[in-house]
Amino acid sequence: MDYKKVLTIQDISCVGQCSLTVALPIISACGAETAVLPSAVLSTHTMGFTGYTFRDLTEDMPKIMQHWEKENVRFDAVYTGYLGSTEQIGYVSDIIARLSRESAYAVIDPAMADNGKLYPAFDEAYVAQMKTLVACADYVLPNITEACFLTDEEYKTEYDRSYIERLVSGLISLGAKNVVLTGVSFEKGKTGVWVQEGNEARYYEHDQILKGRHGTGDIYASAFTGALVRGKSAFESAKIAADYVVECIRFSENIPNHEYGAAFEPVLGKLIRAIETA
Ligand code: PXL
Repeated sequence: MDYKKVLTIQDISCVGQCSLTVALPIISACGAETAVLPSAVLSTHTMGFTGYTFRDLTEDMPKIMQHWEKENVRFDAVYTGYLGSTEQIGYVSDIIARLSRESAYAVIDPAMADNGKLYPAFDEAYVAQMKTLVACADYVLPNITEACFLTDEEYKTEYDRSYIERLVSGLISLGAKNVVLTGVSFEKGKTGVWVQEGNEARYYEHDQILKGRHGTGDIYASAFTGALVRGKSAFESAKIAADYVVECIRFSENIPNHEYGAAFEPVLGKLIRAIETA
């Protein structure tokens, strides 16, 4: 079995089942070595909690990068999520450029908005800088809200294929090589993922579970990255990740008083089996 080394750059929300506490176990379970670069440390994630602590780790980033560079540390994939500051985005682009092996993938999850709104920590300057990171992406994984912010399109909850094609072509114009657009729903009760690889577009539709949960974007991007570095195609990886997120949400429905995230741990076995058998 091929053994790949992935670097994931995103925050540690100490409680909240998102970002690094999701990415590290999921990518590891997929069978890849997982190195981490925390963008910030928060006591919880920023949605539904108030009064959370926030320590920005921007200053550490160039020093960590220089150390790794000196030690000749290189990665087969870099997957980025929620970042700690606008300034940090430039360091992240640098890390991708300097520490990636030649055949490495950059998987960029803009992780900055949902349901038509930016997350509380972010502003227009952050969005503008995120566009420059999207330009480094072999795969960019936005939801519809993030795609709208990145392409300056109006956010809609009802749309047709031409709207999705516009969002995707806007992301490609920013420089992304391939696009995996999540939460694309053309029919009530269904949702899915639009995978654009060059000129080829494919859509994977699945059941929509009404209760959305925080952190499912991170579960999705982590499983996608894990499957991709295990040699699955982008479409297979997108499908495996979508099926896994549905399993996580279904499992979470039966847990009382668990509102802040999705229970991804008890169904990790299904993800591993999907990767082993697909
Ligand atoms: O799941 C995305 C995410 C990651 N990290 C933090 C967040 C969020 C979403 O709200 O607040 C700190």
